[in-house]
Amino acid sequence: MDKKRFYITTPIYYPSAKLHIGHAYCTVLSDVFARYKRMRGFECFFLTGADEHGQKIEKNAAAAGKTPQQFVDEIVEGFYKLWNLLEISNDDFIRTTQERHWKVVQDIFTKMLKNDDIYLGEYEGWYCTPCEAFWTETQVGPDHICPDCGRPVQKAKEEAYFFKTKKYVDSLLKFYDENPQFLTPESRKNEMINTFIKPGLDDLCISRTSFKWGVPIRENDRHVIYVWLDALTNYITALGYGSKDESLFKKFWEDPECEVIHILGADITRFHAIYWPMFLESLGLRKPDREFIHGLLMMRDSKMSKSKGNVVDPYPLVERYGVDAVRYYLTREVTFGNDGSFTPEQFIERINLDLANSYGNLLNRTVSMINKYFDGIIPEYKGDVTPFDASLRMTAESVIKLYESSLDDLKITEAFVQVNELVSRANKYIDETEPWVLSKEGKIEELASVMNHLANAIFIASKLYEPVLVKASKGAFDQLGIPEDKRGYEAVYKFGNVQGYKVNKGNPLFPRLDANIEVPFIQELMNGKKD
Ligand code: ME8
Repeated sequence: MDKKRFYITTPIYYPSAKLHIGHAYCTVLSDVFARYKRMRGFECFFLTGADEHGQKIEKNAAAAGKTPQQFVDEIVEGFYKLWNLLEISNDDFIRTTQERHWKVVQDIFTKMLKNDDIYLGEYEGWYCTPCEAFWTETQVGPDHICPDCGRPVQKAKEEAYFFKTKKYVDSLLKFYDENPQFLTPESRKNEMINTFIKPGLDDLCISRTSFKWGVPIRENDRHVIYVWLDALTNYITALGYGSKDESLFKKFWEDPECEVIHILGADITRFHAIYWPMFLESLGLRKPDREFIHGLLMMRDSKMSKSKGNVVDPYPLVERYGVDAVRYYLTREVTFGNDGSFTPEQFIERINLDLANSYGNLLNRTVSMINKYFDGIIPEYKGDVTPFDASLRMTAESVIKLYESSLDDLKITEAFVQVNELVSRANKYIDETEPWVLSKEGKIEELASVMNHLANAIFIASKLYEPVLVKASKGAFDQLGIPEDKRGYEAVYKFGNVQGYKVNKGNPLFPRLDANIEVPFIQELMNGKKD
């Protein structure tokens, strides 16, 4: 945590179809980390992108009557739009069809070949002739049926290049041992060791001749590089590794002062946790500090997927409920690292409970009271006048510490549970101090202190929420009348600093949603009746 720089990545998603809420989940959470680190003064590089090669894309493009490049260009346009809508603050967007990437991938292949880490052999798999696709044993299932078209598949062989994984197994295990932080949650490491490494790891097939849409191997251009070598290396090619200008690579990868973190879903753990460290070792490069494996969002108890027709499109959700509501739901609802499910009921309830009733209402009540009792001016801070004041201030101070330590340790859900605690504590503080009674009894000094403490607690909560609630936090600062230059993160450490400003009552940050109207609305979206 005491490193100065921070490099964070999402997986590069396949532009084989439109993105859904599961992709938004990973990208929003990575964005929250990036925004948090920047807020704490780190120099940060946040990368996302698109993984554009492969057989599936080649086939989808042909089915749509387009060239693969036209096909991916259109879909990737949608990626940009979605990330824009969700206020994703990525510093770069890598596409594997960009020359800056694929040329370096060719060089990487050459280097590995020279290192004797790659050899030419034969790939054996299940082949579907009409689809011209190879499938693995698991993909074809016990009936040996093509997962795409449902027709029978045959065992077949093709010439292919392989990466010598066995050469790197021992040092991978040593790396796991020496870096217990590397894979989180911890259970993922055991899964990698017991399910894949201990039974004996096969060499990894890294080229194909049965399709063309990929990076051609310079030494043998009948072959294209098979997706994972092409895809994983995006994390370094985007920084300029192997190019004329390696300055970003030096700063955000090679420099030990940079913390390197990959965020990814459980479906692709094996590639990131086993092969990626091996590739890096083969290239003589350092490994990432951490890989955080998030769970998958399910729908109606099954994995969200286009083919099952149970996909939630984030677009209409953001359009109706706003970017902050969707970002908040994704960050807070499912404990980071666990699988979760999306349901319309929970979505509406989460927003109503935490954002409308708790946070939004706290701001609303406080601004109204400051208007009513103090002509809209936040009273001066005079320390803690009552034990209630001290308790609220101390809660804020401990929440800041827990929030920081949680986020530094990638415990994102816990961090925001802490902020919720502060907001709940502040609401309870209103009930305890009964400002309307203090006013009636003329206890002005106490009343002033209550208003000041509330304003400060709201400022702190809003600042801590800021990486998630990118718009509402600003709305809260505006309503509290806090000047732009007084909104920096350091201000959270100075309880009492928010004073003397003129509040501006605005619209509620999060109007309460009527579940009787909104739940059916989202259900229709999910059934594809609305778009
Ligand atoms: O695997 N719930 O791309 P991809 C939560 N191109 N997250 C989900 C999800 C769900 N239901 N579905 C997808 C690829 N994701 C490769 C990656 S990286 C070098 C190459 C998220 O489009 C999750 O982060 O299939 C998952 O790991 C990723 O999208 C897979 O995206």
